[in-house]
Amino acid sequence: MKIIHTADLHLGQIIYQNYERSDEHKHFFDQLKHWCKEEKPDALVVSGDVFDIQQPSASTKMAFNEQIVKLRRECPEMKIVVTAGNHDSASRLQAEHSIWALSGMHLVGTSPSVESNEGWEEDYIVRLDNGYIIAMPYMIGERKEQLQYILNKVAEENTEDKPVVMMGHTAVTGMDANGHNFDIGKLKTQDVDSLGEGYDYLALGHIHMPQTIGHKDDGMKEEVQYKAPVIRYSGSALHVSCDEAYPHTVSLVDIDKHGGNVNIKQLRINELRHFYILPTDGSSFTSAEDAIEGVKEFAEKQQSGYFRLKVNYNVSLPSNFNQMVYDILSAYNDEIRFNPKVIWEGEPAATESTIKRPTFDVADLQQMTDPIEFIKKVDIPNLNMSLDELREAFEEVSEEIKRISEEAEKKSNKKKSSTNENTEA
Ligand SMILES: [Mn+2]
Repeated sequence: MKIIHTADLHLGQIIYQNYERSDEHKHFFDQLKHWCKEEKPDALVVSGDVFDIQQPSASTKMAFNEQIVKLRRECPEMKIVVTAGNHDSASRLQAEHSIWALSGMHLVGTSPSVESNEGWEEDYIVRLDNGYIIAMPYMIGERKEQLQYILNKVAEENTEDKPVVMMGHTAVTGMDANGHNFDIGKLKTQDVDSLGEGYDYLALGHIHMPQTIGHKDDGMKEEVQYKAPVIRYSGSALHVSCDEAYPHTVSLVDIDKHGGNVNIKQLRINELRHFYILPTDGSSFTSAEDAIEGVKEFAEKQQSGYFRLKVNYNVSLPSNFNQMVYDILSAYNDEIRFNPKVIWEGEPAATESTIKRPTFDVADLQQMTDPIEFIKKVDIPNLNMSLDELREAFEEVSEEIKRISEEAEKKSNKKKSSTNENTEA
C-alpha cells in the first residue's frame, strides 16, 4: 500500500497581516499533482488544517475545489482522504462530506461524539483494495478508548494482514516543535500510547516540521525504512512563518503488509517564495540607514521572497521605519514581502536596576496566539498560579469556547437550511 501523506496546507493564509499566498499554494498543488501522477499512490492523505481559518474566503474555497477536481481527473484511481485540523471548522467541512464522496474524496470534519451510536466507526474507515485508512480529524481531549475501538474493528476485519494507516491532528510527546513558538500552547501534548495500537503508520498533522517520532537523526534523510508502527508528521506544505527555517516535504509512504516494513521517501517541496533573514551573512544591521540600504539591495537582487531584519540591540529605529521599508517595496508588487518582527541581536540581560523592557514588539503581539507566552514575557507580579495551572485553565476555557461556537454554528446552520434553501453555503 502506497500513500502520499501531507498536512497543514493552511489555504487562504494571510501572512504578516498583508500578503495572500494563493499563488504559492497553487505552486504546491502543481508539484503534488506531478508526484501523484508519477508515483501512483493508492491514496493521498491530508491530515488536517486544510484551511487557515474557519471561514475561508470564496476564492480560497474555489481554489481548493479546483485543485481537488484536477487531482481526481489526473489520478482517477487514487483515493483522496482529507480530515479537519484545529484551524478548520469541523462542521463546515463535514457539511460537504456527501458531495465530495460522490467524486471519490473522503472528507472528515467532525470527530465522533463521546456517546456515539454503534456503527459510528463506518464514517471513519476508508477501505482500499490493499489496505485501510482510519481517517480521524482533530479531536478535543483524550480518546484512547474510541481510537482503540476503531483499530480493533479494523483488526477483526483485516484477516489478510493488509496495511493499516491512521490519520490524526495532534501534538504528540517527543515531537520537535521548531518554529512553533507562538502557536504550540494551544494543544496539549498527547502521549503516543493514548492514540491506541494496531496501526502501521500514523499520518499526523499539526506540527510543521517533517519528522518521524523517535528517529530525530533521520530528519532530513531522503529515504528511510522502519519496522511498523511508524508515527510521522509530514510537515506543512509551505513555510508558515520565518521561524520554519527547514525544508518542507511531502512523504511518500510504502507499507508492505500489516506489521511489516514502512518505507518513507521525502519529496522536497519547491517553494515559490523563500524566506530570508537580512543581512544574509548572519551579522546584524548597526544603523537604520544600513538596514534600509540592505532592504533595497535585497529587493533589487532577489525580486521575490520574504524577509526579516536582524538589527543590533543598540540601534533605535525611527518610528516610521516600517513605512520606509514598505515604501521601498511598493515597486515590487508584493513580490518582496516584509515581516516587521525584528530580530534584536545582543540584547542585554535585564538587571534589577534597569526597568524591564518587554521582549516583544507590536508585530510580535499581533502574531501571539498563546496567552501563556504573553504572560511569561510580561512577568505579572503576585501571580498565584503556576504556569502549568494557568495553561490548563486557558485550555479548558478555549476548548469550551470552541465547543460552544461549534454547537452554535451547527444550530444556526440547521436553522438556515430549514428557513432559507437559497442561502449560500
Ligand atoms: Mn494544526
